[in-house]
Amino acid sequence: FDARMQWWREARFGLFVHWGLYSGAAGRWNGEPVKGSAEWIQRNAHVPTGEYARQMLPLFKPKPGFAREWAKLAKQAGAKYLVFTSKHHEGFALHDSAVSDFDAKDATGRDLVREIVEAARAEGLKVGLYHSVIDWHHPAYPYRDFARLEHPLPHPLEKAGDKEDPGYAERANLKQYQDFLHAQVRELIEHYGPIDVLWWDYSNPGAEGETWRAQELMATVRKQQPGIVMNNRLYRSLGYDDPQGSLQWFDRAHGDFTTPEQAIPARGVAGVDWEACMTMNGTWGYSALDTNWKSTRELVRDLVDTASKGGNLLLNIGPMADGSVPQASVERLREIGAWLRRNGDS
Ligand code: JFZ
Repeated sequence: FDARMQWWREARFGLFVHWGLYSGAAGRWNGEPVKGSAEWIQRNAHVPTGEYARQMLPLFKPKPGFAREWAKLAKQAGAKYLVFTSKHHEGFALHDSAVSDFDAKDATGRDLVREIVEAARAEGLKVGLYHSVIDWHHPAYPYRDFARLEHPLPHPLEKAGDKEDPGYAERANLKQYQDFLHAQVRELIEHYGPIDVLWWDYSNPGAEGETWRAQELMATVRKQQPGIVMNNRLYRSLGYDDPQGSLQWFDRAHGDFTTPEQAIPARGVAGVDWEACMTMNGTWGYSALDTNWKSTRELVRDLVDTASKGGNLLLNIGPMADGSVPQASVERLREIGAWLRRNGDS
């Protein structure tokens, strides 16, 4: 355990990337601003799954070389690793998936996971996959109500749920969905060489742990990639919404490290590996509407605060649909890098 954690414990700073079909929506649906974090737009705007795919797929046009830009930016910022969304809750996979046609290879002819993993390695960065266990696209997954995975048999439906995802109670099938989740994860850990981090996201009360066959899934990953580091979000570890609680109630059976969100815990806890994750504004996925950027000064303070308490900081960017990184993020990352170099980081 200590051997595989060594690089991660020394890393201190990683770049998080939220990028998917939602990046093209940029915070609006049919022209209207949608409240909430931009990568949740399908759910927040109550868009039926098919309609979402129809509108979003044509907007998703990665420019050549976008992955090298990300990796170079991470390097300039002084980040030691890059974790990106191989699949977010919308269900669109960035790799070449044989078990789905809702994937980058089918949509763009390119395997974007390969491009990103190779670009990160070329810059000497460790690389990780954020993989959502929630999937609003898969037919066996009850998009409007994933707690219903616990009750895959027909249910009386709420009207809204039926409108957004007609017939979902009849299609919901936990075993089918688990098999699909496991199959996609196997593709990711078998086809792209060494992966350094698997960042699961996320579980809710009623849908966690064995809902995903978590122990089997983690064992499969570990067997294929003995050195990989995994977070604990296959489980609902008491509150990643409560930064201190996330450390306090950490259970190593649920993963190698825990990931409090948006706020830095008041103090570290002996023997607990943790990584604060946060955005530079108020959204993970790209939104043209959110210009509420933290200053570089604040971000440097967050990094120092985290590191001084024994944690890592995973700082997020939300590139646009063509893969370009918003200028405000580019500037901040370069300034953080300059600060780190001035203050003795290698
Ligand atoms: C999850 C995602 O839903 C979100 O889109 C983003 O990817 C983020 C990094 O992770 O968001 C969460 C997960 C758990 C909590 C809050 C936001 N929580 O328990 O408070």
